[in-house]
Amino acid sequence: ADKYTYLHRNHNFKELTQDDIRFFASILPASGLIIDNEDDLMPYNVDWMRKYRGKSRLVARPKTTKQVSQILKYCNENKLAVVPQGGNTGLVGGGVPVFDEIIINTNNLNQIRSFDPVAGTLTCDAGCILEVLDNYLAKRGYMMPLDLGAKGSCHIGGNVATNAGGLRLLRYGSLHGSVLGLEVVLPDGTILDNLSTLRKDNTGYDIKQLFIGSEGTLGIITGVSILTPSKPKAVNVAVLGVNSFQNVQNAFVTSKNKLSEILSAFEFWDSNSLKLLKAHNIQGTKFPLEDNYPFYVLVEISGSNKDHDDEKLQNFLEELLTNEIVKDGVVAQDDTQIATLWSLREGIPEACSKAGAVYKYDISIPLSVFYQMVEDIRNRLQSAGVLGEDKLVKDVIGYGHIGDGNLHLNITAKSYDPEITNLIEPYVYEWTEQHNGSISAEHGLGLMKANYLRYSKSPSMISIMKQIKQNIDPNGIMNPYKFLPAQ
Ligand code: FAD
Ligand code: 2HG
Ligand code: ZN
Repeated sequence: ADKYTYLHRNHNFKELTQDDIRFFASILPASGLIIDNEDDLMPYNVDWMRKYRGKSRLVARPKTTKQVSQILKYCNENKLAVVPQGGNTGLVGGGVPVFDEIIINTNNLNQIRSFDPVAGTLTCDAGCILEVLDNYLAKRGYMMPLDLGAKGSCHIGGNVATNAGGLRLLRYGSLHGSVLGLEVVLPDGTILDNLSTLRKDNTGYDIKQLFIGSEGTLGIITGVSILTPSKPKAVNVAVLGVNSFQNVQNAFVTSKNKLSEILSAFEFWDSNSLKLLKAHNIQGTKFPLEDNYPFYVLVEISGSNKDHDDEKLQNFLEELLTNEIVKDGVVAQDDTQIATLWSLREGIPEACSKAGAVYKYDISIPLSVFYQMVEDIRNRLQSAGVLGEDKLVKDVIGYGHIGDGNLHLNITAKSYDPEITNLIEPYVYEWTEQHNGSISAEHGLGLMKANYLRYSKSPSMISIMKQIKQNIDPNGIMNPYKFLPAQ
């Protein structure tokens, strides 16, 4: 909202006309189109955080790849700008229009195409909801290689387009490894059929990698092939109270030593996160640890033999207690308790969203300086006199994926306000650059970070990115104003 007022609509893009509407109506049934009805358009024009809001007049919801191809070809020829949209859970303003771009939403591209129960390869439409896919696989002894708090709404195509990381990346790796093939429609309508299910294929450039993390700027992903791991038979979760961030790191090293191949998640949150969870009653039940600790970690193990895993977990916890790395902890006794412990961690973004406004930063930095960033920002806002219950900024909280070196710094505020933004940006980005980090670990650049890319990429890298964009999308219709810095 606040910092983007400098943007102007690019007048090379055409405004929607009655002729255009007639074209869309000739391709899609009435149920696949939303036109000019403010109330119906609203959920597609506004993002999950209610921070970004466009004013598109038209949402197209194609059901087939062919329809996507016809639509994009038409938009390209007529210079109508478009925004690809999946579940609209993105956190950087990438999935909603900035002005009047046409929204191409993948809700109706929702068919599972095939599953090979021997290889564990799944091929599906891009609009399949992550949780729906995971439930489908669970019945067949498999699981999706990624999991995130937004699983009930996000689409696999959106996950691939943002290269989403999530809660188990440390175990199953990134989508750059698990995606085996993609079907993508290019702006000129070409259908790139690369839906391979092969594990190994060294015939030429690996083109699909370009689209993983391209955030809708090169084409629309319509199909995904993905390698799925088998579903572990034994899963266990512990939440531990820790007195210092040094000990969070010590616990992580111990988990790698003692749990090694069965470690499937190592997450963390600070006491301010917990305070927020309690305030908004996201959890619904009492927090399982009695004392207050500055830090909490959630350790998950997944394996195939419960006795073996329980013994390993016991050894791990004993080592932590003996070495005074951890003060107290709880271990889930059943699946319900596992879900309860996970909901503490997964509920944090929702708790933050209750504040009114939330500034989100998604940083990769070395663990040695990981929490120092949160403290520095807190001190900075404190010194500026804007932090406190009845001030502009309510809270500064840190949580995230320790196992991946990925910090989520969230700053809750009364409202989105340029005064706050200017205190945080570009300070956060400079801080990240000075510590050789990345300004986007997993959420992407979107609208929020397009003009800050230079803090993480060199001029020559940005130049190559622009050449690729120019080559594939010469009219620049795909998700304009985002991802790459303005000329
Ligand atoms: P959208 O928000 O609709 O779109 C995101 C971007 O992808 C946009 O730029 C859009 O243009 C583009 N896009 C979408 N679909 C396509 C397509 N088919 N073809 C081309 N481009 C497309 N992210 C993480 O990495 N890890 C997490 O742990 C995590 N947890 C989250 C928890 C919550 C509660 C929320 C709200 C978000 C979380 N996210 C997380 C953010 C994450 O990026 C998204 O949840 C998800 O990957 C986006 O999927 P989506 O379908 O909602 O995409
Ligand atoms: C998570 O790990 C998500 O919970 C969301 O990536 C993080 O909202 C955030 O900042
Ligand atoms: Zn995350």
